[in-house]
Amino acid sequence: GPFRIDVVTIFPEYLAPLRQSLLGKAIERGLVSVGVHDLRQWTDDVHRTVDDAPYGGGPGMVMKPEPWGQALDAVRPPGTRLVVPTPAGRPFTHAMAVEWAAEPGLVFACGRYEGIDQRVADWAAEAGPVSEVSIGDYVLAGGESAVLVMTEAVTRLIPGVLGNRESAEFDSHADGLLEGPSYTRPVTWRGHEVPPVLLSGNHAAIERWRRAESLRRTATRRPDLLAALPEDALTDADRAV
Ligand code: 6GU
Repeated sequence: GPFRIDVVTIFPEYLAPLRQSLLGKAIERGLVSVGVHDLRQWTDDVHRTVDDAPYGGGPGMVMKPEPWGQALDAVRPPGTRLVVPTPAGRPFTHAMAVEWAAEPGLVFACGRYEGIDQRVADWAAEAGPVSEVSIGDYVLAGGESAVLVMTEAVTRLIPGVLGNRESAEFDSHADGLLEGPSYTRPVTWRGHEVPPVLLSGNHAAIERWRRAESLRRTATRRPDLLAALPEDALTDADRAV
């Protein structure tokens, strides 16, 4: 069946872009299915309360565990990965996107305020994998935009979602390096030229040049990625760049 994505949030309309563009096409074609759920449907009080003051004191509000328990009972099939976006999470990476895309689906729990009572993630881990993840070193108001980011990174790796023309195998990060620059017509634009090797017709020379540009760009912009490559990832020719 389709790759199943469920999102629980207090701002369901924020997830409308999930049905647009590449993911919208994948839904239409039956490759992906999406459910967006308002957490407040699992509250019991007239005020539909989802948050409360933190034990121990301090600023902000914490999301109460009871609505989350009922929400996950309703939408999370046992064994399905629960993803909790949080600035206090492990960094989300392309390698995680690859791993998650091979699973049957994902459930996202979007926190607001100062996050969700920690017992929700602790309890949820008894029924399947739980990933508390961050999309970068900055603070967002809530997890909803991070869910848009992660669902796009994951679903474009699902077989059939991308066409052959936009294949994922040569993307930045797929081999641990950044992609080098790309060019199209015209050959001269406002005094700037396309690198002549790309016009040479020499496919071996073009591949060597692209590899060198990829290495140079990664060394300049992301030296941490170069340092993290496995020992055998670089050839002698690579090291000469
Ligand atoms: Cl996943 N959530 C929030 N609220 N802030 C973030 C984040 C996630 N990743 C970076 N900052």
